[in-house]
Amino acid sequence: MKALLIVDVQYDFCPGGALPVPNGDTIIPTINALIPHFDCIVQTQDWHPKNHSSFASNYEGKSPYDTIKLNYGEQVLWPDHCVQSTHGADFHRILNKIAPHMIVRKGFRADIDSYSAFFENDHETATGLDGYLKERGVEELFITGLATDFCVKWSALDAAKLGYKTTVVSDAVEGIDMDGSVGKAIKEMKEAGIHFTNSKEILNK
Ligand code: VGL
Ligand code: ZN
Repeated sequence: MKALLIVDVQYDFCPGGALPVPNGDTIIPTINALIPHFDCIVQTQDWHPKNHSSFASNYEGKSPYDTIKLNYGEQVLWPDHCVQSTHGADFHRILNKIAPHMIVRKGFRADIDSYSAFFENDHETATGLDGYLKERGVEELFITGLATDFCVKWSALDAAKLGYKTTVVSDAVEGIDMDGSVGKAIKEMKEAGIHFTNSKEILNK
């Protein structure tokens, strides 16, 4: 079975939000159109406590987009975003919120960030999504959402590593793009054997 993964389509990642992805909201109609073409639909939700270790505001003298070393490796510091139970953490109002079968929350532990839908940033602590997909008989994953260079990339790389046939839907993702990070992310994903398609390819089937 094929599953559609919708990554972090939340207000804080859309224009006007705390960590806006340029054009982040423009992909939502495309995602909505893809939904009826899948039998398994999973959404992720970035869901941070206020004291989260990825927030620059929790460090003296640090600014958003600085990087620091945490015990699991390099971490980019972000503006406060997707704080649990705030408007910024809500799914965008135009996203079809009725269709998804499963919502995976991530980044809810203060001391560790989680970009991937499968593992936290230590690349060891599982979110449980792999078990869910395997139990439902999913073998193939189509990835959409935000942001191409962070949560989409890490979700796609982990999906491929876990053995799913993994495809990114190019016109249903948008990136933050810090110093060419979108281009680098696409290259890394291609090198990992991840496929790329366009929504039209799926809709016309
Ligand atoms: C994301 C940075 C911080 C993402 C989440 O959804 O790509 N990026 N938290
Ligand atoms: Zn986050």
